[in-house]
Amino acid sequence: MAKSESCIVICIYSALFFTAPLFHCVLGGNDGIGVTYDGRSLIVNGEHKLLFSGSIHYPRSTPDMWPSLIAKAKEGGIDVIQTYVFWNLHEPQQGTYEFSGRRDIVQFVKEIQAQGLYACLRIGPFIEAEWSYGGLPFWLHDVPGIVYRSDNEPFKLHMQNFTTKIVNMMKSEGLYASQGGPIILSQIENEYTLVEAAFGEKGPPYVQWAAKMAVSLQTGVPWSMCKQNDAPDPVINTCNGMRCGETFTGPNSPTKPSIWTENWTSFYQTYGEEPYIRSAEEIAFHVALFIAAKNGTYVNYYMYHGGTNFGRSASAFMITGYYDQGPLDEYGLTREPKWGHLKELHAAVKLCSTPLLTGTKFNFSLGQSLEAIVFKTESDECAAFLVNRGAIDTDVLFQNVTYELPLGSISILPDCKNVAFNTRRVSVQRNTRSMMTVQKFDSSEEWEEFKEPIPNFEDTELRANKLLEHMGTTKDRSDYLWYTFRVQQDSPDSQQTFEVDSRAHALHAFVNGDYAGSAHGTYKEKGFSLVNTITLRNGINNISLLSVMVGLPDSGAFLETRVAGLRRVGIQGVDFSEQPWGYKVGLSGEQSQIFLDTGSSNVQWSRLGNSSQPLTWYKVLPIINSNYLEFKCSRTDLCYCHSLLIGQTRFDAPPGDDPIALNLGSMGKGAAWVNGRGIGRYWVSFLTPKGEPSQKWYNVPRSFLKPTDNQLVILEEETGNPVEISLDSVLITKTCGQVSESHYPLVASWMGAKKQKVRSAKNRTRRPKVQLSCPSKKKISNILFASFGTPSGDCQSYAIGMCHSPNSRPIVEHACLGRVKCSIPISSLNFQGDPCPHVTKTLLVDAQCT
Ligand SMILES: *[C@@H]1O[C@H](CO)[C@@H](O)[C@H](O)[C@H]1NC(C)=O
Ligand SMILES: *[C@@H]1O[C@H](CO)[C@@H](O)[C@H](O)[C@H]1NC(C)=O
Ligand SMILES: *[C@@H]1O[C@H](CO)[C@@H](O)[C@H](O)[C@H]1NC(C)=O
Ligand SMILES: *[C@@H]1O[C@H](CO)[C@@H](O)[C@H](O)[C@H]1NC(C)=O
Ligand SMILES: *[C@@H]1O[C@H](CO)[C@@H](O)[C@H](O)[C@H]1NC(C)=O
Ligand SMILES: *[C@@H]1O[C@H](CO)[C@@H](O)[C@H](O)[C@H]1NC(C)=O
Ligand SMILES: *[C@@H]1O[C@H](CO)[C@@H](O)[C@H](O)[C@H]1NC(C)=O
Ligand SMILES: CC(=O)N[C@H]1CO[C@H](CO)[C@@H](O)[C@@H]1O
Repeated sequence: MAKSESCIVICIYSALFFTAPLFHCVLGGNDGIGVTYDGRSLIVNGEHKLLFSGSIHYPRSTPDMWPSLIAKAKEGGIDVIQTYVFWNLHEPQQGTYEFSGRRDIVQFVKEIQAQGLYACLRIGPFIEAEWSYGGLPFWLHDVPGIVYRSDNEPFKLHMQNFTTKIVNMMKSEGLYASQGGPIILSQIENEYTLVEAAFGEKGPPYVQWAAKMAVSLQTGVPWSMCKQNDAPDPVINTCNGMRCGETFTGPNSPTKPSIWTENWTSFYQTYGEEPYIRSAEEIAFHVALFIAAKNGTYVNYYMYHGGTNFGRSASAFMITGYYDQGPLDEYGLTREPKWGHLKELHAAVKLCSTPLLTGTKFNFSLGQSLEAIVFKTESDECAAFLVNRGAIDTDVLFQNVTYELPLGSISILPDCKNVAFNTRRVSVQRNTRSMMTVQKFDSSEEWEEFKEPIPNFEDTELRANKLLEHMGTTKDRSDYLWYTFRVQQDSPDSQQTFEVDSRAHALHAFVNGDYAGSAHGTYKEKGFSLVNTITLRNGINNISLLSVMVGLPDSGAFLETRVAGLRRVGIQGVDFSEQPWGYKVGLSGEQSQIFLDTGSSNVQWSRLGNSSQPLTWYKVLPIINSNYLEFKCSRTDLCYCHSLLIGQTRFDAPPGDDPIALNLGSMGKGAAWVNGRGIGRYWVSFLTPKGEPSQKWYNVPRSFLKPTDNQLVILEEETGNPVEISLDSVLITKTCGQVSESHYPLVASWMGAKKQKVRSAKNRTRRPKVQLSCPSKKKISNILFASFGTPSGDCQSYAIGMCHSPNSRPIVEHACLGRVKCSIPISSLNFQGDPCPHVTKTLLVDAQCT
């Protein structure tokens, strides 16, 4: 049923646009234009497809980065680029749409198309995505009677409106595969199963409605719902998670393919937590298992490139860098060995395409925790996946041949005879990223400051006799909300206990203009308290409490009812929650937009003082060095005033095209702007259990910079020291490879051999190799270590072992020095003699790129 339904949709649609003959559909619909599916896979323009997909979110990088990110994904064996659509970015005010710059989704999809890849559009429009408010625009909060994500008319109206807007936009640009465009799949809703029960009887009808609404938009390509086992036909239910090869219960119909929309390459990171490092080996194992054990024919990496949560776009407690541990790091540099190992996996799996897409599957045991999964076509084309789920390395006998199978790994045999890839054997290079300071702002002369005024009750316009809810009051125009009140004391100055309970994320207290303590919550705990001793004076005391959100929540049911802000305020046990309160939304520096050139002069900046006060704005001064103010005369007696040339200089863009980051390691908590563009919130003072900041470097995209005269503005909530801020280059400085003689030849040489119809692994000319390459424009400048023999250790720490060829260094230097990339076959022949016969040898090379 599912198939014929989706098929009819496609026929009507393609008939409208292409006058495609209707009998295509009647005959099965698989060879028409557009996308259908069956139990095996997606069918794109009539062809069954085995697809690797990678998530890249367009607003988390800049348009000038898109072409290279997409190109690197393509080179890594990715067929599909998947992105969410960010509603609150596109419709910040109801009916006001924005689609320029980083919001230019059409341009992003067109770039994907230009590079010959497919696109998957996850419209949501609720997306979670560690994005503020899960992508919902905050104005929805004030729509009367609204209940998000349930069978609720106001929500459905707005959801349909936006979904239709996006679909029509894509259609009018001809971007659906049914129109010859790249979009082959889209998504409606997002992980709804997690909240469905909370909505009771309002849940299931909403799922039905969402599916029907989406399908009625007639895109000519299928819709999916992730983590939604009851996704209504013809919508495909898909798996999200880290281990879909083990956990996925399968499509909910035999006519739907097995799709993994989120195979997490790492995990999001919140302030106070360590990064989640997921190894290349582990990801490769679960991808191979999903394909073999769960008939998977579509795997998406979430994230392939995570990028940056610029400005205030991160959701509650999320750090500004997003999935820096992905195959492409935050700056778009390849993270090795993850990128390269997955590239080899993709190539190995693609060698199995025909048996996987058209063959019959068998599986049998090869011993305890050992399994062979074999796909065979009628014409005997065969591919095998040998799985070791156990905890020890084992030799297995498969079709009369013995294979070495490392613990917790899968070997891929695209011809059922020769191993092309093992998920645990990493033969690609590993690289090291370093930060190199290119500019310091280490003179207090270079900075100016503006101390944010602390408002008193009299300074506020918004009043209430109670504690207002934070988000509903700021309407997300700012992270900050001032709560102020007055206390009359009719006795001499005295110390008093002060207690505040908050459901926001952080709090800074001021009494009579003086700082009186801070407190903050964590991602996991809702709510926190500030308990302190304050001094109250005889007479009227002004209490000003700054409530801070570090992003809006992004998940869970009934998001519209979520509360934040102060809940109770007490002094010496007396409750002050219900008495006159004065409110001020945002900071005055924000209101004056002092991070913009145009707003900078709205406040009085002053020279850097010697004591830092919480809540201070800093900016890098124009450099007007008195030396340069002198007239200078050249030999030809031409005199000029130097200050005219550099008087406007604030800081120059570092030369070259290496990515740039601000090292904010000396700061506490706040936000930063470069040329008026928010590079994100920082929170260096919130340390991880290991005592480190969760994030010290903050991405400054090259396109935010001008060649000269760049403006840097920092808002510091605590007492960080701006004089230690530096601008650093992000560089891959080292590359290292370690491959043993017993390694399988690289997939690339396997493929080369296959093309030549040479399918014997016994061909001794195909050798494992160490392959190294430096990122663009860099060359191998120094061999730090080279040993062919039995070097000990790994790329992190190594030493020469019992066996070592004296020719190691000269051979490697000859092959690599001065080159962008090099390849060294691992054979005694290549090293002019066997340093230790009958011993399995390894080549370990560590090299420097400059
Ligand atoms: C969708 O929103 C636009 C802009 O606010 C409005 O003009 C249009 O009437 C809306 N459509 C629906 C169906 O609500
Ligand atoms: C995979 O496909 C086979 C038929 O080739 C079928 O028997 C099996 O149930 C499918 N497994 C899953 C997890 O869908
Ligand atoms: C074959 O695959 C099925 C489904 O994944 C599994 O339940 C079964 O244990 C496997 N059989 C063997 C012998 O490994
Ligand atoms: C394995 O060897 C046995 C006995 O030599 C033979 O009968 C069988 O056909 C062989 N199987 C394969 C797959 O080569
Ligand atoms: C409290 O605020 C009022 C109004 O801004 C001000 O006149 C007064 O001096 C303040 N009191 C103290 C103790 O700072
Ligand atoms: C700050 O500077 C002032 C004036 O120069 C000086 O009196 C004061 O002692 C200094 N404070 C500190 C903490 O260095
Ligand atoms: C081994 O492979 C090379 C190319 O990789 C090919 O030229 C040669 O003929 C092959 N030799 C055998 C014995 O298959
Ligand atoms: C659905 C799923 O697999 N969720 C898991 C994803 O990975 C994290 C971290 O390992 C687990 O906590 C989740 O349960």
